[in-house]
Amino acid sequence: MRTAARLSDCEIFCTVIDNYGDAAVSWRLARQLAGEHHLPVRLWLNDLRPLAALEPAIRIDTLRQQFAGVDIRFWPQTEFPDTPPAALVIAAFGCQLPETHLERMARQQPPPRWLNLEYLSAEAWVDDCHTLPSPHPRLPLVQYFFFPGFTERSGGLLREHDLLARRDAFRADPAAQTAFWQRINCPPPPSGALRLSLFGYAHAPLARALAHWARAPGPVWCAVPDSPLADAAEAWLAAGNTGNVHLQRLPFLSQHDYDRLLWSCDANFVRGEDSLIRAIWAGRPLVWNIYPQDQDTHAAKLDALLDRMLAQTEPTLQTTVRHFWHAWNRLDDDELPALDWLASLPAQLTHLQAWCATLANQEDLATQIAKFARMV
Ligand code: TRH
Repeated sequence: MRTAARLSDCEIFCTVIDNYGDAAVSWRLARQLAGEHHLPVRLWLNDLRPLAALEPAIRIDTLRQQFAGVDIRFWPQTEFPDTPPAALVIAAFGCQLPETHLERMARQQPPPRWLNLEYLSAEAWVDDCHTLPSPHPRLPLVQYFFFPGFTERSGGLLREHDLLARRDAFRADPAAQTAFWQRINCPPPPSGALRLSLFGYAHAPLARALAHWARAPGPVWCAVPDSPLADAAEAWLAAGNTGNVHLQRLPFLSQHDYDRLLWSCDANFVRGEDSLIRAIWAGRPLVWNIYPQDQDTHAAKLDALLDRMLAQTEPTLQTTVRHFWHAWNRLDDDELPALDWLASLPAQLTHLQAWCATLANQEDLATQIAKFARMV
C-alpha cells in the first residue's frame, strides 16, 4: 500500500447489458464522486438510452455532455477516442476496457488506480474477495476487485450523504408530497389504503398476488411504473373482479421521482440491484425480484440477502417473508402466501427501519472507493 495520495480525476466505464441497472449504478457513483468527493468524473457509456430514462435531461444524440458535474461520454465500440486516462479508472461490472486505453494507462506514471466494480451480493465470500488484486497478464497494471456489500469488510452500499435526511424531510412535508403526485400526474393514493409500489420482471406471479389482495381486509393501492409488471397488471385489471385492489399505472419515473414513490409507499417490490438498495434506504418492507441467472445461481444470492435482512426477526416472520420471496421469484411451486405477507407488514416495518439505520452506519461505496483509490 502506498500512503494517501492526491486523486486528480476519475473515469467510469460501463457497458449496458440490458435493463437499467448497469447505467443506474454507474450514474449514481459518478454523481456522488463528483458532487461529494469533488472529483472531475468522466462516465463512458456504450448506450445512453437507459441513462436518459433515469434522468430525462440527458440527451441520447450527443457524444459528450455535462450534467450534475459529470462529463458524460458516449463510448463507441469501434474506435476509442485517444483520451488521457484518469488517475482512477473504474470498470463497472467487469466490462472490458479499450485495448488502446489500457496501453495508455500502462504508460502513465504513476499508473492509474484501476478498480473493477463488481455486482452486489450479500453472500459471505464477498468479504474475502473485496480489494483482491489481479495483475494484468501482459501490461504493468494491477486491477483491484471492489465489491459492494452489507458488511464492514465489504465496499459498502451506494448512499448519498444526505439521502436519509432528504427522505425524512419529504415524509414530513405534505406540500412536497402533493407536488410530487402532481408532477408525476397521479392522483394521491386514497387515504387509509395500503400503498404498494410494484417493479419487477415478467416472471413474477403478479396476477396471483393481485387475486389474493383483492380479498384483503382493506383497500390495497398498487402503483405500477412502466415495467413488464405494468402489462401484467393491466391484463389482470381487464379480467375484472379487482375487489379491494386499486391499480395505478405510472410512467417510468426519473430516479429522483422513483425515490419519492418508494418513500411514499408502505412496501416496495423492486428488482435487480439498484432499486433494491433504494428500497432498503426507504426503510420500509420490500420484496426483491432478483435478476435471474443461469443454473439458478441467483437463488443463493436471494437467500443470502434474506439471511441478513431477517437475522434479528421471529421465526414465523422469517418463514412468511422467505416463503413469499421464493414464490415471487418462482424458486418453488408453492402457493404465494400473499395475505400472510400483507398481515406481516407491521412487524416487517419495525425490523426494516432498524436494518436500514444499521446499514446507514456503514461507510458508503463512493466514499470507500475514493479512500481506497487514494491509498492503493
Ligand atoms: O433494470 P434492472 O433490472 O437492472 C438489472 C440489474 O441491475 C441486474 O443486477 C443487472 O445484472 C441487469 O440489470 C443487467 O434493475 P435495477 O438495478 O433495479 O435498475 C433499475 C433502475 O431504474 C433503478 O435505478 C431504479 C430506476 N427506476 C426509475 O428511475 N424509475 C422507475 O420508474 C423505475 C421503476 C425504476
